[in-house]
Amino acid sequence: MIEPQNRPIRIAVTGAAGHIGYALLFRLAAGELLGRERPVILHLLEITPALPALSGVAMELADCAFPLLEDLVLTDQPDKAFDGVDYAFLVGSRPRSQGMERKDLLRVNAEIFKIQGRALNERASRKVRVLVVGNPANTNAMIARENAPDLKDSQFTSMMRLDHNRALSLLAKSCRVNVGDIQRVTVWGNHSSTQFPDIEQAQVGDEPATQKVDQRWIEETLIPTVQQRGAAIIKARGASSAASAASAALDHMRDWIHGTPPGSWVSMGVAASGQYGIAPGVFFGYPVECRGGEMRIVEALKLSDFARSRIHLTDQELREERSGVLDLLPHR
Ligand code: NAX
Repeated sequence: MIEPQNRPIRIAVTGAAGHIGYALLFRLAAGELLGRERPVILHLLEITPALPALSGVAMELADCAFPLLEDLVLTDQPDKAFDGVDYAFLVGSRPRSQGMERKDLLRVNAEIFKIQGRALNERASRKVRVLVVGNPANTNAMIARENAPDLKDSQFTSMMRLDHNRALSLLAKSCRVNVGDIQRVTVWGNHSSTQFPDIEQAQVGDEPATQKVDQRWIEETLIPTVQQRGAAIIKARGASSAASAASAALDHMRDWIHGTPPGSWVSMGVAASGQYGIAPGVFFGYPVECRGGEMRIVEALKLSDFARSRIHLTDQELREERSGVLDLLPHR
């Protein structure tokens, strides 16, 4: 059946009253994801105590009088939030509280993403595309995916795009070119300080990036700056990245829907099925090409020993994260 061109598209955003939500919703309602012709209905999920704040955000959305914003659904129920949605931005998660260990944080979030995976499985469009932003994003994405047996691996992703954009921006500045002149940057692995921002395959205009910058700059400036950028922003601003994270989330979904430029790729966290030796099922930052609404890991890139050792490190961390939540993964 051919779908009417003006059918409103349903987009879920969880953690919608949070900082990233606040920077994302207005851009979605303005048509920045699907174009200025497509009406949207935003489904906003929050925890119960945040519903009053969410109603304030809804008032502001109404006050913008966005012509494309057809309706809003505000709820604290995942089943309602994901009912019939075409796209889901899973942004909300529990932050680390005082005295909480990393493994405890993994588990409280794992519970959230288990419930949300099940609700997506039961209620979302059969073609739903899901982007997990809430940390630990890769492992949360794995949990949501594993709890949605009727959906496919290729419908779930986690966000590496902020790291990718940070690497692009640094390289462009160092080479004194526009970010648009750079292609084939990859951020491999986990969205954490073990991630590996890789420019070994990158092109700056027609030249390999490795001819424009030296290995020392890569190891001593690019990699640690990208890895530590989130912490640097918190230190400077007193709050974590919000507008840049929302912008990256839009970039991620937009490229997934509309496609990546020919000959280039973007970084996305996707379910491994053995590519580059990563444990199957783990959500790993990979180079990804998108065409016709489908995404595909770019395979068979030649990796240096240096790249392999960095990829191994971040793979180890993701395997450890997975072993901390194994009991929450249903057997498929
Ligand atoms: P905020 O604390 O401002 O907002 C999070 C919101 O999520 C809150 O309003 C909270 O009530 C809500 N929430 C908590 N549990 C929920 C649940 N079970 N269902 C629905 N909503 C729930 O955080 P914000 O700055 O917006 O960041 C959101 C998440 O993005 C955090 O986990 C953060 O670590 C993560 N980030 C991930 C990035 C990535 O590249 N993958 C980069 C940016 C960001 O740090």
